[in-house]
This record gives sequence, structure tokens and C-alpha cells, in this order.
Amino acid sequence: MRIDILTIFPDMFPCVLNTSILKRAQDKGLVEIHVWNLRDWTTDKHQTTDDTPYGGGGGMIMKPEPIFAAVETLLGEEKVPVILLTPQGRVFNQEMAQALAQQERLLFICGRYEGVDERVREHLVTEEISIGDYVLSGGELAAMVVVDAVVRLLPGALGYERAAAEDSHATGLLEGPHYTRPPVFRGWEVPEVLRSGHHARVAQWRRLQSLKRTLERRPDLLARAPLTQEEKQWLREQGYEGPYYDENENADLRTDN
Ligand code: 6GU
Repeated sequence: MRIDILTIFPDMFPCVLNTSILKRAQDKGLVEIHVWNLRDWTTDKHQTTDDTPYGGGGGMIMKPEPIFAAVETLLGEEKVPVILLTPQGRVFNQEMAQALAQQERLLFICGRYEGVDERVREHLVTEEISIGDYVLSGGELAAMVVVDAVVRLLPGALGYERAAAEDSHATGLLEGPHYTRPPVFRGWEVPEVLRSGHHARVAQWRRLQSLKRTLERRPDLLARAPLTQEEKQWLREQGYEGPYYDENENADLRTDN
């Protein structure tokens, strides 16, 4: 995969991109990430990337010319998703990360909070993404979040390959508790079942813990998680009335189409 990031603050990126999984994925050749300074595509002496809004009001708006010039230089005729990070975008989730991870190439434009000239959205951008319902000063942190979520899904990016499939949200449920040594810490014990070496019992216990935690903290996720009849029965016994996700009948419950 190749990822290009266009920003007026390129210095925000190296630390995040050169650490941990993102670093290893690049070192292994799974992804090539290029961060570009949008100012390099300006033509005036002051390297202006923004201007005052038509119609008045506060804030500055990102000018279209440097953004178009940069994207056209970087992509040529290649058809690549051009993703604008903006609080007005579709709220990012694990399914979107999985879809982006299938692409050969992605280009991210980091918008500043006040906005981007609408012609960029209309004629250049193919997708707009937000990372949640709060306000950031610019799209840079959001781009890093999306890039991290996508790159860790590339085959070979994680040391432990099953981890991505078992992550919170990949199963549609939150993950349950995890423990490591020591078996007793300040008198607090690791649950017996995890030390039993009985793999089937461990798997069953973990699934139940996931279900419990999701019911307590994020019952909204239960409507979108594939569950067995037994699990639905257990949830009913806990007082959860539904709705449930059904791959055939309840496709309309999904918010992603
Ligand atoms: Cl993508 N940009 C900004 N500026 N704020 C955000 C965001 C993006 N996602 C959530 N808040």
C-alpha cells in the first residue's frame, strides 16, 4: 500500500509514523507513507494556503489551487481514493478501516477546522471522514488515527496475526478483561479459568466476558454484532430486549450503507 498525506503541518507526523506498528509496517515494506507540505504547491512569495471566506464571517478557508495542484501532481491519472479529514465527514469506524485497508493507494488531505473551499470537496475529494463528534484544530491528528487503524490491518503488520481479528470492534463486541503475571497481585487473583489450560473453557469465558462488557458499556453495539441464538437468550435473561443484528433480515440496522 502507498499512502500520501497532504498537510500544512508536516512536522506533526514523523514521531507517530516512526514508532511501533507503523514503523515496523514501513520497515517491512507493507506500506510506504509520504507526508507532503501543501505550501510546496503555492506560487506566491508568502506561500499562502488559506484566505478569508466569501460572504464574511470568521476563520480562514483553505484555497483550492495548491490542493488541486498537489493532488494532480501526486496522482496523475491514477484513480485513488482522495480522503478529506473534516468534522463534517462520515464518522470513522472499524468497517471503514477494513475497507480502506483493501486499497492499493490512499491520499489524505488534512483540512483545517474552519474549512476547505467547497470546490475541493465537489471536484477532487472522493470521501470525507471525521473521527468523532468533537472538534480538533485540524485534520492532522485524525489522519494519524485513520492511518494507524488501516495500517495495522495490513497482513503482516502485527506480530500476533490473530490479534486484529479479535480486537474490540472487529468482532462487533468489546474485548473482555486481560491478565498477565503475577497470578496474585496485592491479593487480587487472576480468574482460575485462564490458568486452567482448558482452551475451550477459556474461549467460552472470554466470549461471555465480551458480551457482559458490551452489554454494560456499549449496548448500542449489540444491535450490530453477529450473535448466536444462545447468546441472544443469555442477553434476554440479563434484561436486554434487542434489537439484534441479523445478517439476512436486519441489514437496515446497519449505518454503513
Ligand atoms: Cl477529521 N477534523 C477536525 N478538525 N476535527 C475533527 C475531525 C476531523 N474529526 C473529529 N473532529
